[in-house]
Amino acid sequence: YEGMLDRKQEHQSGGKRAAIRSWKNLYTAVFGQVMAFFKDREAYLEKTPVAPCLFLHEAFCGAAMDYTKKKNVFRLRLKDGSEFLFEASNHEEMNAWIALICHQ
Ligand code: I3P
Repeated sequence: YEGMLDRKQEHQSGGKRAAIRSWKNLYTAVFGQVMAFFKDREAYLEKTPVAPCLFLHEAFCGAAMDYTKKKNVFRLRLKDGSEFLFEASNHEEMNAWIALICHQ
């Protein structure tokens, strides 16, 4: 599964508040238990990631009901304590990402 998502990091590993907190538009792909990030689809096809990949083993993922500044935002909390928000382009895409990540 793959597609453009806006991503914001809220916590670093260990749960510390992230220093760089701006939203980034990233071409995102899930391969099994790995979530990888690329500048665009071309970079994805060339397999040149733009950010470190995330490991989804024992991750929590769900709609970010408490985040009200944007719509269709879900939260991903990794086993290492890091946490990210992702903005999907619509409700269906958000649910598709959540279902995909939850089943890893
Ligand atoms: C951040 C940027 C984010 C904002 C974040 C800011 O500033 O404006 O959009 O998150 O707020 O720190 P910068 O671009 O200078 O890094 P929101 O969009 O969620 O408000 P935060 O520190 O309250 O998370």
